[in-house]
Amino acid sequence: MKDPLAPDILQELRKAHRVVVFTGAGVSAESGIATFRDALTGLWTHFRAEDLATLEGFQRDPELVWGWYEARRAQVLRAQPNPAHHAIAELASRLPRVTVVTQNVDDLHERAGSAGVLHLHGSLHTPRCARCGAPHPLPEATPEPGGEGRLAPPRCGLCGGLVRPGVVWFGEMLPERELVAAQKAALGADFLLCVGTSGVVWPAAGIPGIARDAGATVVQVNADASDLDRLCHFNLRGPAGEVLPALLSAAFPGAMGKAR
Ligand code: BV8
Ligand code: ZN
Repeated sequence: MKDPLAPDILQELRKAHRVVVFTGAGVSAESGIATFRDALTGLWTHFRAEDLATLEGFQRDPELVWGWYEARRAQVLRAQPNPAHHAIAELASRLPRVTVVTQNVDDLHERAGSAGVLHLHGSLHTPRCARCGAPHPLPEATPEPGGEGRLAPPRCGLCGGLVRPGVVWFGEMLPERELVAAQKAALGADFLLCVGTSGVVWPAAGIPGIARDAGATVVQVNADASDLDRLCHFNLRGPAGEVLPALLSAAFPGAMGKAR
């Protein structure tokens, strides 16, 4: 595993003009948000992602699925951005063009100050009517779930349809605008930082490869091995909340409020 302070990575980062930061659940792990795989814990241990993160799963048991997402939203509301989110937000103030592309459905990048975040898999904070698509405002506090985490989804004020989470489920198309913008940013990037993703879910997982094929330097930050190891030029192994601030303060003296 490469030392995050290796001169060649720092050199590459310093002179980068068009950077893409591609993130997965690992970037929010140190904020206490379970990674997607671990999210199937507690009341939902005996369910698979396919039972809970699909339209069929929602149609089969809307209260179970709505309860799971509201429990996850409550967890995000209680959480704070961690140093990894802050380092990514600071990077944008140090380089001409930084595009954050996330698979996460939390709003921690935004709360750390990142702007224009491209959410490839939607958001916990933008529920909509499953029938007419109308956005549905959510109460700040999430109601306490009933037995087994079940919670009846609200009804749409316009058509009375069930309200669903504003996320992209397995088998659903990704939002066109965000996907095209992310692919374009990757095509034009000279540096892609891939943080905390297993790289197993497509087509999002294709983003780092697009950047690599277009000639970008690709650096991965991950606590573990991932499907993306083979296509990265540098693999920085460790928790993003430690590795990213170290990388930033090494590349940009004074960054993260730390003199070097
Ligand atoms: C599509 C939102 C096609 C919901 C998510 C059969 C039928 C249908 C489709 C398919 C199929 N087979 C394959 C597919 C395609 C499918 C897919 O890729 N499946 C996989 C499982 C093989 N993709 C889709 O279905 C996509 N749509 O293909 O549509 C289509 C075509 C035509 C017409 C109609 C449709 C839609 C996929 C989107 C699914 N929604 N999220 C929700 O959140 O509930 S995916 C979800 O899992 C996440 O968003 C993320 O994208 C993905 C993986 O999660 P990660 O973020 O990577 O997290 P994970 O837990 O996996 O890993 C965490 C990583 O962090 C690890 O590497 C770990 O080491 C690291 N880490 C942990 N702690 C730290 C850390 N790193 C650093 N620091 C730390 N502290
Ligand atoms: Zn409606």
